[in-house]
Amino acid sequence: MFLSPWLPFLLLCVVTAYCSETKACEDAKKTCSVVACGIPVTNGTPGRDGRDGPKGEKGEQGQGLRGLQGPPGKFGPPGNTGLPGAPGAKGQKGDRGDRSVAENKLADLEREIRSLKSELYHTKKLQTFSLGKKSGKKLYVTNGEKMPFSKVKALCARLQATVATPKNEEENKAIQDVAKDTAFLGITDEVIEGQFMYVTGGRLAYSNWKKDEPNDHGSGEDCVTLLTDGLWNDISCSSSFLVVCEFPA
Ligand code: MAN
Ligand code: CA
Ligand code: CA
Repeated sequence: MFLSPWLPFLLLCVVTAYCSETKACEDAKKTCSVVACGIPVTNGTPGRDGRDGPKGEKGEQGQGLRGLQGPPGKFGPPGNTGLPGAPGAKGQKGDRGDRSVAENKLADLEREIRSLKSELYHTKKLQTFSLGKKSGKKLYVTNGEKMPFSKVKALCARLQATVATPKNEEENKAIQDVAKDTAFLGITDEVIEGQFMYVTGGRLAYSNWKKDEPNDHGSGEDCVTLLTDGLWNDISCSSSFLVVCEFPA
């Protein structure tokens, strides 16, 4: 094992020395310590092969060509289900289907009615607020005009209202607050003299006559006025007084 790396070199020295003359042998002696100089001898049989040397270091990667790329591998197993995506954009409005012309017209009208109802609701709210109307109370309204009783009745009727008619003290006061002058009330004794009735029907349930009234003065007085102090007086129906109409509670 120890001699193995030197074996080829020693053999070279022996062979060189053997075939040379003295000068060559002397030169060989300088490099080879084991050289037999002198008369050549016959060759012996070659020695046995030396033992294997130690394993060399790993060589560098070869420069040969790479093989061709193999075919793709098999598909892997399916992955887990992903999270839900963001909602998509709103689609366009669909068509109206197969509704008939009449049905479309009806739908338009219903839409219009809903819109008008809503507008009316808000208008009423605004009106009652501006007039100071209290919930559950009648509403008394005047336009400030004076006219004979027949005209007063007609005007209030056109407004789907009646002539102001107090049925109690609270209502009498409410009408008094609205009327800044003497106003007609919806009460007469036109049917039976001396028997005052509501124009809408029924006998009086409440009255607030001034002292010595009703007196059917002069040629007769069958209508009733509310004086500015809140008291009542019977008066001629053809005379002109303030209009106050009454709207239901
Ligand atoms: C006086 C009284 C009343 C009557 C009027 C008519 O004020 O006699 O009763 O109604 O006059 O103007
Ligand atoms: Ca009378
Ligand atoms: Ca009178």
